[in-house]
Amino acid sequence: MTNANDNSATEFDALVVGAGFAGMYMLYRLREQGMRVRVVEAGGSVGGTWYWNRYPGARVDTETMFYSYQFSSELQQEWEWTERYPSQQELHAYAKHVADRFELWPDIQFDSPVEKARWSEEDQTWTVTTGDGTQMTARYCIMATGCLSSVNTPKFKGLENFSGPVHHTARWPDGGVDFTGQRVAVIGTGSSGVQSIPVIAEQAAELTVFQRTANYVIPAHNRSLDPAEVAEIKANYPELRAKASASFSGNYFPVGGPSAVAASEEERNREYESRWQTGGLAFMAAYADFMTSEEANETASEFIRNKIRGIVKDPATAELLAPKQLFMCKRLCVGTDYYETYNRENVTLVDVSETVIDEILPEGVRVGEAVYEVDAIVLATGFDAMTGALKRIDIRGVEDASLRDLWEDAPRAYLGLAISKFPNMFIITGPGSPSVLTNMIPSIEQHVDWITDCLAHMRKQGVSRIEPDAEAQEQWVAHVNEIADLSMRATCSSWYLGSNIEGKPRVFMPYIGGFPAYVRKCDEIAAAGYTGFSFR
Ligand code: N01
Repeated sequence: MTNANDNSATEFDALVVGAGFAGMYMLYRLREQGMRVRVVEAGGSVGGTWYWNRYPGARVDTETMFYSYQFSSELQQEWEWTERYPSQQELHAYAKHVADRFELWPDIQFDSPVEKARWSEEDQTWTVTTGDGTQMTARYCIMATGCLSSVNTPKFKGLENFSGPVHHTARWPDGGVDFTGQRVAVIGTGSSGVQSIPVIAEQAAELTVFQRTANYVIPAHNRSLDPAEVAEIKANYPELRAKASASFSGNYFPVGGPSAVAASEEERNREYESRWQTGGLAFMAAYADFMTSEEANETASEFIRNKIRGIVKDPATAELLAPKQLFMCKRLCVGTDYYETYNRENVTLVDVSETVIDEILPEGVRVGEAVYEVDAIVLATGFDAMTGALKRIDIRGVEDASLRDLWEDAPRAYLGLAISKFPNMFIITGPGSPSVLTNMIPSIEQHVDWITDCLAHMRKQGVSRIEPDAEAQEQWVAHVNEIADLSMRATCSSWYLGSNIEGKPRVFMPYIGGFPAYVRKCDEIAAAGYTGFSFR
């Protein structure tokens, strides 16, 4: 095995952009093939999402015995998770352990944001340029840039004039922030807001939450993992992982029933209550028709609204917190004491759905006539999802084709894995793949394995240039859109559609046909000699 353990080296077989879970595993697999690889990472450590999102209360909301790598049975057996939903710190420690165990560190270059990537038809190579002007060249370039990594900071008028600190949840200072005795504003009530609000409320003197859209929040019921339960899972990992892979979201969520409408009210409420008590994202699998029947959807919505009305003591606040949009329209949130937090005396909820945040003044936040004076602002305002991280890089393919320009109206990628006019470039969990609708780590592993097999196939065939055909790509994009239109999810406002970003075209970006169907399609394409790709 060769490695790139030479900081002055600039020529590699493959460059990988990003050292999150995708980039780390890609490095491992490429090195296994004897490639010289350099991973280029903007952050100061491995872990991607779990390096950047250090806000108070940050933790995963997928059960971690399954939100973890499965490529190494030894790793899977030796690592000890402590909680059902571990904290960011524990997930980051896991990422560092993986980097230690597989000696990934020497091949990763940190603090190096990639700004440009250019294909040279003459040399048949990619040249990547980082923020300080360093250039590196390789035959293959793999974008492991993450689906939720490009931070969205809304252009609030006057934000730069605020007299106190402004922290985005996804760029939280290392070492944390002490809000003791302070008046804090949190803007945003998606997953990051839902997790951070209860923790900030415990520390701050006063917390004002600015909510534009109320979200559905299912209790996490986080707890320490019982050693007997862990042993049982570890003893049956292959079988349990296979079950998860065979399920729609790559998570093993037993489906309660085919139709919420067909079930009696009593049955339904029993099902919902049991899932509420168990906690977590499995609530979504209670019935199979939430996204095809408004009536079915409304039964789940109303169950959760009633829970909110039961928890939140002030009826006006409870009504504000009760979501109005379809259940599962936006990404479901999982929280700890989220609704309970609004019963605290030091917490105020401000509705900015109709009267929006007009401006940030040096002393606070102005909404219409009201000024909320605060000492610090937390932006829990999310990401330019799925395309943001790629479009931020100036990526140029054949004949200087610009990815930004080609994706101006909508992202287009074959299988969400590769892009016509961008030879020898792969994207991990790109738009048009199930990605964010699934358990991310199994999805990442499937993409990385597919790319690795494809590169091995190329070597065997004696070819070194691969590019998806424009026609195959268009057909895939049409299929992705067609099935998205069958789901009510495509009618909503959410980051899945880019509607959280001003001016971003509304396109449902992930593949909604489910993990098993997608994997089948990828495998069929590979088995048939990579149909839809041209090799040279
Ligand atoms: O971001 P979001 P996030 N004025 O986009 C509001 C994953 N994740 O960082 O809904 C006022 O969901 C915006 O309002 P609206 C997970 O997949 C996972 O919370 O657009 N408000 C919304 O309330 C998640 O879905 C974990 O009307 C403004 C909020 O900001 C994804 O990341 C933890 C505004 C943004 O919510 C993103 O979550 C965290 C404005 N101008 C994240 N602009 C776990 O594993 C935006 N908002 C637990």
